[in-house]
Amino acid sequence: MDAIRYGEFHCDQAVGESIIVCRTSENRYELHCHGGKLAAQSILNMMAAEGIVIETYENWCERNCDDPLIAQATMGLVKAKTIRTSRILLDQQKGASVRALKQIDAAILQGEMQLARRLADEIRIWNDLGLHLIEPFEILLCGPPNVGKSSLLNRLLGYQRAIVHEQAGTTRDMLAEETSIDGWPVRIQDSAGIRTAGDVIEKEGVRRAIHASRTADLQLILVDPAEGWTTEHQHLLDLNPSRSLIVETKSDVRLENKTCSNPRAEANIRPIRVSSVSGEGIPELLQAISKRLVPTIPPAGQAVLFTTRQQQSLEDRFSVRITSR
Ligand SMILES: Nc1nc2c(ncn2[C@@H]2O[C@H](COP(=O)(O)OP(=O)(O)OP(=O)(O)O)[C@@H](O)[C@H]2O)c(=O)[nH]1
Ligand SMILES: [Mg+2]
Repeated sequence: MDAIRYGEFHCDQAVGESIIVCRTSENRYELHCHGGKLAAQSILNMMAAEGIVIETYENWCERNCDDPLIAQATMGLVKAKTIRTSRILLDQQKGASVRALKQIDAAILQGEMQLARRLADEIRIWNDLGLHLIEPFEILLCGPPNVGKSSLLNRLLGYQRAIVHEQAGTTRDMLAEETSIDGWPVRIQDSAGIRTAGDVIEKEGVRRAIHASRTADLQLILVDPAEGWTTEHQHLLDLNPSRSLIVETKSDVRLENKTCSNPRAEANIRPIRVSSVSGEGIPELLQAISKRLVPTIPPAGQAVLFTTRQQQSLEDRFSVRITSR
């Protein structure tokens, strides 16, 4: 037990797969092989050919975990993409939310509804974050043509993903890429510049950008100081006012008479100034994004419900029960 052995997994094949075998308990072994899908699949195929039953990870979790919530957290951990989200899911795997729900059930059973509601409130405040432990937050880069949306996407990703050009109307479709900001998984979407001109393809691009503006977890409305705040900016802000950040681009360009006046600036939406060329303001922007997506980080051991079903099951505990005699 606890011994780790290196060897080759052979069946009828001349060339075997390199493996590391570890016996972790009386009748439990772990096999580790090369990371590629083909290496693992080839070993599984060989085992299946020998009559060994192959079980999916999901089935294994459901059979071996005491509670469906623990099974879901175990499966979630496999899909989690950052250390920060893994830590929260690990708390759930260790039983944080199961214990919290049991406390609520006990309070309801004893008729202590006020206590039950307070305990539920303490969990509910993490619902939005919970739904983004596995699925990324959606961030939209939007604004009129040529304000620097694609340049900012490339800067945030750290590589040249989108085409950047001085010609207005370069991006005509949505373009999305996943990354993480401050340890939170995000999907950043570049969009077509909002304007009324353009051909039928560009118009469709604009329609998609406006739809994305309504549904984004956070939209970055980009303003080129040389052009200033326009009716298109105002339209985007009005579509999703509570989930908007205003970003002034091209801060490396010196202007004689800066025209960037945002009528909402006094109304507590302070623009963040960035340059995709020099990188100025990018750390501040990343910090602002993180703060807007996750204003408070859950303390260690906090119960966080991370699927809509789990969150609904919490609400069901408080819904009126109609019983028939
Ligand atoms: N100096 C400077 N130029 C920038 C900056 N960001 C973008 N540009 C330039 O502005 C022009 C437009 O940039 P894009 O990133 O293509 O702008 P966009 O908003 O994606 O434009 P559309 O796709 O046409 O809507 C290009 O010539 C870029 O090089 C910046 O921070 N500083
Ligand atoms: Mg573009």
